[in-house]
Amino acid sequence: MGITEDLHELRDRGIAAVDATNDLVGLDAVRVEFLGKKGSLTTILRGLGGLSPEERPAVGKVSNEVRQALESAFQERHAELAAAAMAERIGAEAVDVTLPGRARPVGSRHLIEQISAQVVEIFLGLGYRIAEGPEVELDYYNFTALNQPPDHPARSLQDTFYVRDLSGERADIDGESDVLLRTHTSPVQVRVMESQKPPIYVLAPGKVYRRDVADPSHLPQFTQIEGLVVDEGITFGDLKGTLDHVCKAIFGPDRRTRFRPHFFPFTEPSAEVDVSCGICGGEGCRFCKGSGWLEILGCGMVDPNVFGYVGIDPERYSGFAFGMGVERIAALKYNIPDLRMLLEGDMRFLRQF
Ligand code: 2NL
Repeated sequence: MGITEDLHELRDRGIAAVDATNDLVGLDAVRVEFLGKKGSLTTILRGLGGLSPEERPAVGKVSNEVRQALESAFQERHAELAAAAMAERIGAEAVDVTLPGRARPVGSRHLIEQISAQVVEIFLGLGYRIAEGPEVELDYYNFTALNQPPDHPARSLQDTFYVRDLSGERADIDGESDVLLRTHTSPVQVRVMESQKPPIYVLAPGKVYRRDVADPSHLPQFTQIEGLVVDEGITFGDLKGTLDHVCKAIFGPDRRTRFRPHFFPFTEPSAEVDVSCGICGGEGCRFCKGSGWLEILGCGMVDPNVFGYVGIDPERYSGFAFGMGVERIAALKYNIPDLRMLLEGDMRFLRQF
């Protein structure tokens, strides 16, 4: 058999092999077999050296034709197989964009945060500014500057969480630390009075700590909002008008307030404020224990001794202050029987708000 016939036979075998492959890997193996450096075509062309110069052009022409025929067969089959592979991949990876998505559970602000935000908005509307301060406080700002001398009962270990200083850098008072967890947000306002001149209109919301065992009406950690006004000519009438407005804004315009005399070390005179019962409208019922009133905050005129600690002239300025427990307000507003429910994280309870 002559070389031309060998070449034609190779071409036909190659094309048949290409047509018989069904994947790209197999096709590449066939390409190497027929067209590679050690492939069949190369092997035949090596034998061209033995031809006479007259025969060479014709055989060269045929071998080029065979190479081109094989190459175009490979290209055609490669395009077909690549397209088929792509189609299969598109089919397998297809996403049905018309399927409804999976709904994620949406959270919401905790009731205490909602009420804090509401009270903050009310006071921003009255022109107050928000003040913040450390939760780990110095004894001086939490007690001393608020007219609570070192022997005051509220300072006892029974009522206050003292922070022990393990580094030994800070001197302890009588073996007790002078660093504590603030028992109210008043120290924030002491710091404001120390660093700013009147007129002062501030609100201090934040977490406070007391060494209480949790029960339906006490929590060892709760949220307090205190407020302080210091200006010329501030009277108890300003205090009453402000807090009456705030109570109506929190509980509704039909509620009334009353001020009962009380005692706080840092205010004189002092009062507790009651709001009329929302269940019976003041008639007396189980919710208000028959009195028609619910206690919601404490307040008073800033004691001149407090002004003395922070360098404000009590002859020129007067002021009022107040404090409320947000958990207690939440309990009154939503008839929550036990403050501990606010900390338990039970979604069946929290979802209601
Ligand atoms: C309550 C009572 C109160 C204050 C807080 C205060 C702050 C300064 C000066 C004077 Cl810097 N007073 N705060 C006054 C009266 C009552 O809170 O029942 N809190 C839960």
